[in-house]
Amino acid sequence: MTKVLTNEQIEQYNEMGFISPIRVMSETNALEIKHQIEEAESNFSDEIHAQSRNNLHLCFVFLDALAHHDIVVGAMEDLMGPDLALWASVMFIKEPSSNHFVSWHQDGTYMGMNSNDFATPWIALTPSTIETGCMSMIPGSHKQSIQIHEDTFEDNNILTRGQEIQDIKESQSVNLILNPGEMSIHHGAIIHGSRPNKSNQRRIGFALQSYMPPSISQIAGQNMWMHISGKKRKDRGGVDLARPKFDMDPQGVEQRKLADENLSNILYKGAKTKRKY
Ligand SMILES: O=C(O)CCC(=O)C(=O)O
Repeated sequence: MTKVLTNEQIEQYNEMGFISPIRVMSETNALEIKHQIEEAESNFSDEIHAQSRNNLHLCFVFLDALAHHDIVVGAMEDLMGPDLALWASVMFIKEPSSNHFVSWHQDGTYMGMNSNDFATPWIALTPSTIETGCMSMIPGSHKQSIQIHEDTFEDNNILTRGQEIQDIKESQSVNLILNPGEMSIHHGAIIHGSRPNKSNQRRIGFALQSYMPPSISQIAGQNMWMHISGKKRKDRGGVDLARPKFDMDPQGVEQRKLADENLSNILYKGAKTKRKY
């Protein structure tokens, strides 16, 4: 028996490469988490800003709790089995009336894994709509191999390299509209992107990128994982990332520094330029 997802949702994931929406928590709880993020941004402005939003789950208890949330983990187990580790996280924030966007891409392109058969939950902490710049997906595109990405390094492109797949048939895309407290789940090879936020409020989504079953291994870069469920990974030379005991726990801050450096080395491997995020 599945824990969170219905058989239809699992079939949809296999066929389309995504599922949406799934309620994780109430709208009130999601807005409380948004408030905690904004408090953290103001209290620790050197550590959390537009160029430093990766792996915050290693330093903040309320974000670590989302990574271990029963509904999130239950849905991941339904898709990938009981033994899971988390690779990284990204807080995707688009400021009100800004031009920031995410070009059409496949997550697995630069993650340095042996396969792209892994999944990312994206939890909406504010409304994610056409106006605020929700994610759009090309259904079924996860069944293709990784396409050619052009590294544009475009200023307004939030992706590390501004990597982009050309000639996408946008008319085929599906908008994933989420209320605060709902999540979508997407496959490591699905083609997706998002347009600018034209509204007068921030659009915040927390991407737990990604949950990995034991069949996935890191073939470029160092192995760094947070254990989530089932049997613990035992990769040679692997680093087992600990959960923070309190917000900005010095051990967590140190681990985040190492994990961010490793992530940057992996994502920018072979790139002409390296941005600060
Ligand atoms: O937040 C966005 O608009 C894009 C996020 C994304 O590309 C991802 O989570 O893989």
